[in-house]
Amino acid sequence: MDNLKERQKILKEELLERNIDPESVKQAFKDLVVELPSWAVGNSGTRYGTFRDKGAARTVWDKIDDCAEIQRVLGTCPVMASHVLWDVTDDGQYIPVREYAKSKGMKIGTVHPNTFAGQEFRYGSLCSPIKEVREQTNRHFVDCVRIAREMGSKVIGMWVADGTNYPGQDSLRERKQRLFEGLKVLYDALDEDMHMVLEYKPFEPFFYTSDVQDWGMSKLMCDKLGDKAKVLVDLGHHLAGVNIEQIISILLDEGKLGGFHFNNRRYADDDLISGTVKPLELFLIFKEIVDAAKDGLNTDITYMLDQSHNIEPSIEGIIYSVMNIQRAYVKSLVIDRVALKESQLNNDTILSNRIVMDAFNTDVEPLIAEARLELNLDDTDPIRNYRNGGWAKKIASERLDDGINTLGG
Ligand code: AFD
Ligand code: MN
Ligand code: MN
Repeated sequence: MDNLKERQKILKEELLERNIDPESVKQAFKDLVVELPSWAVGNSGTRYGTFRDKGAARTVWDKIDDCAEIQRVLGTCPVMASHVLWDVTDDGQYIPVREYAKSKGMKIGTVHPNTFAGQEFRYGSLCSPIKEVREQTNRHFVDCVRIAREMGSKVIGMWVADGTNYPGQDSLRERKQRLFEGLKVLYDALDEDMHMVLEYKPFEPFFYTSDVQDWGMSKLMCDKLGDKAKVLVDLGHHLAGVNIEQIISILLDEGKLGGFHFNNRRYADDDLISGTVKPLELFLIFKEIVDAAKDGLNTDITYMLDQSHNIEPSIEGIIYSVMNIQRAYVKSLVIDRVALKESQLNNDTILSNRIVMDAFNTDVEPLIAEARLELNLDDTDPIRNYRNGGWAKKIASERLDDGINTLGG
């Protein structure tokens, strides 16, 4: 028996001993959709500049093509998240975007409004003290719902970039009131079958206050808005040392976890490749989600990447990110929860942690490989599949200008 078959056999036996059905794990793997961010396939950079890649996506059409190529090697991510700032069409009509995506086997997922790129946003957008800016932002929100509708999207991903830089600059309570008023315009504009996810961030681009600075503010606003508003958790949007999986457990228990922007960080909103710096955190986040699902809680969550590939090739960075997310998810599925429940009831601290860490340390690649073969992918390794497919060379020869310099995700 070849090595992979042997490893698959041993792993399946181990899972059965843990009261886990390998077939259900593979099905869960196949069902995990991570939306591919349109803004991460093009050139992106930092405020210190951008290292441009030959053939980088320049337009929404290029981005759909790149995401379709990513889907070719992954097989489980036929959805592109869109950002209205960068995915513009010449005529402002978006049904063609939906049709083009469909022709490539893709759908448009979450649509993200723009509250940060524009001279008018100096003092904020919906929290700005300038009434005309707030009214312009309100109109933008209503148009974003139109764009989402035309793209066939059901989710608006709202990051409010507003804040202040100095004590005394503005009334913090009035900003909170403006925030709710503006978000309510967006919420009331949503179609029946749409919902919104509200992203929080402690700092940047403003550094004294951010108007939606943490999960508590996001949840407060979502609670005031209603059932169609939930919290979006961007992994890079937490101060050092914050226990993100605990936040996830709270939002799940409250039925208010709407989605993720996955990435990884060393210091702040670094937007690095998911799972490369803190793979255990990713696993423990999924542990909370799988626990909640097994307890019958709502885990209808939108998973997205939000990364900025500055030195690595963007398309490979996205593929690699999804592979890391998939692995963390599968590992969270192979925790022996029967044994864990018993060790917890016995307050056996060491054994409880060992059971969880045994899952984290389980090599699940043989089962993932089997699932990828069942998806009829050409290769069990998506990066190798991508490199063998020659896409990078193709787009470098066809896209002769090196793309619009878009800000990172
Ligand atoms: C930046 C922001 C935020 C937002 C993303 C896309 O920090 O994460 O979701 O841009 O607009 O990363
Ligand atoms: Mn984000
Ligand atoms: Mn961010």
